[in-house]
Amino acid sequence: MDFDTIIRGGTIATASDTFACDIGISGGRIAALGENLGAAKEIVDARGKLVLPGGIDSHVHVSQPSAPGIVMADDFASGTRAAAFGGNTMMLPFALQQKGESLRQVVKDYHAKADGQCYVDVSFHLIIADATERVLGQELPALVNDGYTSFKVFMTYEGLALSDLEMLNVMSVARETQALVMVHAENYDAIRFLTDRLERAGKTAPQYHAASRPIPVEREATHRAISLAELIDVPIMIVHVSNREAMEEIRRAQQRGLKVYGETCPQYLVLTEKDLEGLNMEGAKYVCSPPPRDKQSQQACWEGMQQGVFALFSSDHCPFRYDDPQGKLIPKGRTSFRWVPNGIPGVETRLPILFSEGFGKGRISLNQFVALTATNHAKTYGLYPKKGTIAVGSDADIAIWDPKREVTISQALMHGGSDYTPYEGIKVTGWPVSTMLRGRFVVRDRELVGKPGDGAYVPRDKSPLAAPRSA
Ligand code: DUC
Ligand code: ZN
Ligand code: ZN
Repeated sequence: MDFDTIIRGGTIATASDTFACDIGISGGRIAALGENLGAAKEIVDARGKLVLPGGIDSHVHVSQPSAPGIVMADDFASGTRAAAFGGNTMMLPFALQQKGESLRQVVKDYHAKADGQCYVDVSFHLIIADATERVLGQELPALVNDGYTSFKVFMTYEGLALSDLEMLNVMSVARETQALVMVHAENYDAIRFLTDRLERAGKTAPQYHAASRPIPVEREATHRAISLAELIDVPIMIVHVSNREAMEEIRRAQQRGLKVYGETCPQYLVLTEKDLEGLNMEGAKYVCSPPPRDKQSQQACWEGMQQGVFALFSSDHCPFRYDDPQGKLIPKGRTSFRWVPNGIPGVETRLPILFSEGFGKGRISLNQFVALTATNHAKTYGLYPKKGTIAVGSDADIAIWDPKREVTISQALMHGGSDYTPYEGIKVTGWPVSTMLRGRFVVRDRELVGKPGDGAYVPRDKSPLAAPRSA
């Protein structure tokens, strides 16, 4: 039997092993692993390269409605294009419900935005902002059955924050349906109090964004989310953890046997609150929540990954343009950091940053890199083993890396819709040079060869991690 493609001569790494072997691909799937695989319509020479599972970025925002007058910088086309250049074959954006909206309609709208636009595969998490009886009793259980098997709840943000009672109600539905709840853990009232106080003191520059949501704001909400989940025995994922105190809350819960999972992001490894102190509005480029902290917090996030407290490393890609009144340069009159849209681009730089700073500097192994950026995402969100690994029968979603390529990250190299990268000037060694989706190149030797529509929507199984402790 001839294969469609053989990737020959590379070094393969999965979440558990590193080995030299060839990959035979047929019909978009991995059909064989071994040597002397025989003939193929196309042979891809991967000598000197690493052949890794395509990255899965399970925390991405694109085409999401923002505050009035603010427009997100990426739609599904530009966001998935940037993802592909960054070595990803799949990303999971959020379908955001606004107050009063039907969840089913929200999902329909997101499909309409994504259809025919994507360069890599996508699947949606839901964001529950309006936890009405109808949403919780009818729409949500039906949507979980249809493959929307995870949803995010917010403990802060106007229009999104849920009360503890609402959190408990949503978590109960998750428990009944075996969906996974993702929690944005920051204390809404504490942020409002601190923001008002800073504004009254004239402290309105972007740098005060960090002061308005200090570590206790995140630690308290993390502790509360864990306590609420424990009350009703439901697994939760605490997303975008930024510091030691929140990380230790999660670790303690794990040590008590609770199914509490954690995620961290590049901004908490390589940025600090000092970045928000840029002249004029430059600091706005780094406004995201939770905010970047300090060097000690960076160290804690590394430890969280090294020690398995965090299973996931995601980008929380949430891009706005900088030089744009619809983005970070908010219109005059809105003079405080309060109005700066929260979020930074990162889907294209997530993998090179962790590869270089993590694997390259000996902080994590190559297998941990694969687990944190691909395999664990597939396992956590009901996609494994179709996605997230290199194994016979899995989709041929593959990133080919040049481990020696030295790159200084700069906006000129980026392929998304934003006009800046918060990682400008960071030097990395190792870069994904080709990205293959279901056996076909989307990016080949750093050139775009795919087209919108190559990426498909992927419904998901229920997460095995979402089973309650006592079912
Ligand atoms: N914070 C979020 O919770 N989501 C998107 C971006 C951000 O900064
Ligand atoms: Zn969030
Ligand atoms: Zn987010």
